[in-house]
Amino acid sequence: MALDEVVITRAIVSRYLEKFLDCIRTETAVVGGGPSGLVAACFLARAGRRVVLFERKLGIGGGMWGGGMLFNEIVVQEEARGLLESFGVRTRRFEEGYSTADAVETVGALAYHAVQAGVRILNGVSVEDVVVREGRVIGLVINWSAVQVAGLHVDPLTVHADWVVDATGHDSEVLAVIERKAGIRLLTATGKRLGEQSMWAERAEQLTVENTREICPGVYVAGMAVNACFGGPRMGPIFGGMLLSGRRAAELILSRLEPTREVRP
Ligand code: 48F
Repeated sequence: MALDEVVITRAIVSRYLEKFLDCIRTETAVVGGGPSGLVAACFLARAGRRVVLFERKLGIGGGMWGGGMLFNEIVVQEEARGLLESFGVRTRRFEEGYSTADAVETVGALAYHAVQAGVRILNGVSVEDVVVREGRVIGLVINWSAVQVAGLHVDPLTVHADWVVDATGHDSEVLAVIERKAGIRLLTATGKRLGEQSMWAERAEQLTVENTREICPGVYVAGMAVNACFGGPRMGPIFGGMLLSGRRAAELILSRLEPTREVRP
């Protein structure tokens, strides 16, 4: 069969636009495609909800690829092993309470299940601002990451979302911009992000799940961004807390939504 390059172009552009237009008024927008964001988005989609995930980089997976110090294995504690395995990831018991998983297998599995569940993942897209009405975040301002990297003077575009999840990791970027520009108080002791503390894996893992919540009207925080906002420690390459936090964010959002008839497997 003869191949026409222009058909290939048309196929890509029209399919992408279809996907993109499906995202511009959405129910939940997850920012960040690391472990917490992928799990949050996947659980929402599995419940039949509309969810888009914006990831700045080309590759999703966030801090998982490099395991610890580029040794591409991750550790997961007993409490989260079943959750990881529910995505088809094979784990290996190392010692009582500690299992390991291949970092690449983990990223692949989480991404595959998220997309198959119906999450629209827009990679190469950075969230640079929020839309606020009457003290509530109702949308996000996005641009191609390539535009930012090139320093081009190109205005961004806007999407509206009923709920936003800041799963941007250590930099808690959505909440940083809210703090800087939106004049909205966060649900922390000072009303602002408290900043993360030094390494303490056990406490960090516990706090990241406990403090997963709606941190300001319309915005949930998940994953490492939780500890960056609530002054919790970092945990390094143990990932159970990230997975459990993502699931918790999804459960909390689901508890706020009207039931839907359309439930995806
Ligand atoms: O950092 P990341 O993996 O976040 P996480 O889900 O997991 C943290 C762990 O990887 C690790 C740790 C615990 O083990 O401390 O660091 O909390 O993934 C965050 C993703 O968000 C993207 C970023 O490229 C990364 O893939 N991201 C950050 N800011 C933006 C963004 C933004 N403004 N717009 C879009 N994506």
